[in-house]
Amino acid sequence: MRTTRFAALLSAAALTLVVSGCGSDDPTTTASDSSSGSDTSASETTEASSLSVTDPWVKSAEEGMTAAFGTLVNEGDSDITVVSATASDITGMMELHETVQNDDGSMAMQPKEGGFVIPAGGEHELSPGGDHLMIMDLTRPVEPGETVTLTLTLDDGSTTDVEATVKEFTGADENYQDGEGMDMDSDEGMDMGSEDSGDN
Ligand SMILES: [Cu+2]
Repeated sequence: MRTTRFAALLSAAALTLVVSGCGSDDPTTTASDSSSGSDTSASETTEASSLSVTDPWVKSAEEGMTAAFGTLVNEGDSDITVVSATASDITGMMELHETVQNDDGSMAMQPKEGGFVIPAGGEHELSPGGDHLMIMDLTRPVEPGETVTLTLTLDDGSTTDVEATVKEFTGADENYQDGEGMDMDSDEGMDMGSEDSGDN
């Protein structure tokens, strides 16, 4: 039936419009990547098709480093590992980090060995003071309210794009690798570095 098919095409086009509407004011975002994720007939499943990220966000920053957070959700039947991430619009370098406690009690972050594993049917939370996607060497400021695209690469080689909202947030200023001897007698360690270190 021609008309039915045409209608289906139309609604597919409408969907595409709605989706890309989210990124509205950034005409430079390429649509090329989306072809990999779009389900044509779902015969072949990649890990990326089972992974979603709830409430993805990036901490606003003028320069230097920042981080991305959110809850990684695996709706599939097997474990998924996030092995790397990129955000080419704002940085040339990202790392997967965990936050650990040094012998002296201070908190420091370091690359997470083996990546982030999201168990089958489970979740893995990325949050300030815990695991996070580290964004090194910002190439431009990231302002509250804007949206940045993060691309996650999974251990089967598939990738997924995540639209993250930039938010203002104080805290999550953990030292990188090497704690600078601040004492950590505050509550839960959520906002480290608020004492005198300010933003850098
Ligand atoms: Cu980090």
